[in-house]
Amino acid sequence: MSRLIVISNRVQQLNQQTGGNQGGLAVALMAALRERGGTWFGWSGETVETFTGTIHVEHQGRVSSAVIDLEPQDVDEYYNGFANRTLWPLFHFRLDLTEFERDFAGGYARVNRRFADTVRPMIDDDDLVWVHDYHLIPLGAELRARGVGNRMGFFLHIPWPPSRLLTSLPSHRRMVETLFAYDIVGFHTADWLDSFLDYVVTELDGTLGDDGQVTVGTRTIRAIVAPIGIETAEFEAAARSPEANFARDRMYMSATGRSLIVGVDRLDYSKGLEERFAGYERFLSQHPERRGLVYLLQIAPPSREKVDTYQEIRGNLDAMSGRINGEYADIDWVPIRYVNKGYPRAELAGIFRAARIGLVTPLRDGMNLVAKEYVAAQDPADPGVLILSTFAGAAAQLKDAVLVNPYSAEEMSDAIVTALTMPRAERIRRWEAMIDGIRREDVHWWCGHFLDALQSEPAAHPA
Ligand code: ADQ
Repeated sequence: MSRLIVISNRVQQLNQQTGGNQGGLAVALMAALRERGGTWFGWSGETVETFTGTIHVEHQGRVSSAVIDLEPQDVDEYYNGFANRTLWPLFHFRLDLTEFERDFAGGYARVNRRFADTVRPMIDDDDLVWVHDYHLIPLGAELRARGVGNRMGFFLHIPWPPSRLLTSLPSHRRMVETLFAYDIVGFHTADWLDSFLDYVVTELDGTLGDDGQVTVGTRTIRAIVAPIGIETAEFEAAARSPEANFARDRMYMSATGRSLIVGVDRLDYSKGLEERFAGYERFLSQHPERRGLVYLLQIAPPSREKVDTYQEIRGNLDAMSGRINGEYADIDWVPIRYVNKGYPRAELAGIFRAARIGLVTPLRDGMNLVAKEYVAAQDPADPGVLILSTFAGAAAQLKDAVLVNPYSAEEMSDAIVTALTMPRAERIRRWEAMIDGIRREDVHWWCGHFLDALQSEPAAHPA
């Protein structure tokens, strides 16, 4: 079995407990690294005045983590710039928020070269190389240019936008062409894959073969669908743990018989939080008879605070929750509890289990793991109801959720009523249909599926 080199923007530290934002993904990649031996390479999150390329390495058995520091200008242009101000909004269909700056593109290219220069000596002939996400699209091409002939795969964790949107990026052709340096390129859903194939055919004159083969010029790669899962067994067990029971009981006590609706998301415009609050407000205004019987707990830890749009959305949500609470609260009830911090995974599982409704309504999401975690945390004998945006990648798998258009406050209001009044038998039927798939295609399955595809590629091609 080949050794594995995982490359992503940030790296899971070996001596750290997993959890927080990376959760299941970090656990699964770590498990794959332990099984095969190998290295996880990325940015340390630290800056240094002048880039040195010094690699900070930690070892644990056959696995190592290797990180580099970047210059402040790299972080501004590559991370806060091209990754989070250009690609992230564009790939989430938000052309209105997309910033096009040559400096960003230049910084992005420079950091990808720096990654390639530093990781190159760590790659042995037979290693599998697995690059993750939009921060590192051109890395494969940079590695090929440095003589790496290994099997290389790329996985995109966010949506692939429609061609008409992508073509607004000044350097779109050059960027997409670099994906052809990989052997396998993976997406969460058939939708994102189809958009990619459409781009390749219409913009790059590409041709499609059997079994996901895509050819542009002399290069043929395989494009596959590999929907990421969660650590289902571990999360189900966590939801029954003493910590989860404690969190669940705390929620029940503070709810005093009211039904809890829960939302858990990074504070990000793609997650549709303002629209969610508006939908909930519509529900409160249209259903006076239900006021005082439910409340919404929205947990949203801040992210990417250096980017203005993230500060704006935070201000908007503070204002909306204040206004809605001001309008509808009573002396013994507030309709929205809005908290901006992270919670340990077991506690989160307990909160999910206490909630009658999981409200997951992104405007666009590559997959969305919270939807799967909410389902996995439920009590099989009395499960809650998942309300899920049709625009989340997860909706392709979780067809038994109550699916909504997150832009429609009316639909969201109706969905809340549907969920609150859903008979137990129907809740169980829908939950059983969903948990089945979530158990079968968990994060370890995803990892294996991608790596099997990569490993079974004919042979390493010449550099
Ligand atoms: P994210 O956009 O970060 O991931 P998501 O898939 O929902 O979105 O994962 C978030 C993770 O963070 C979940 O595991 C969640 O439990 C955890 N989390 C969120 N808020 C938390 C809090 N307050 N406390 C503790 N944990 C919290 C990107 C893409 C997604 C894709 C994933 C994986 O944007 O579409 O599903 O990568 O590929």
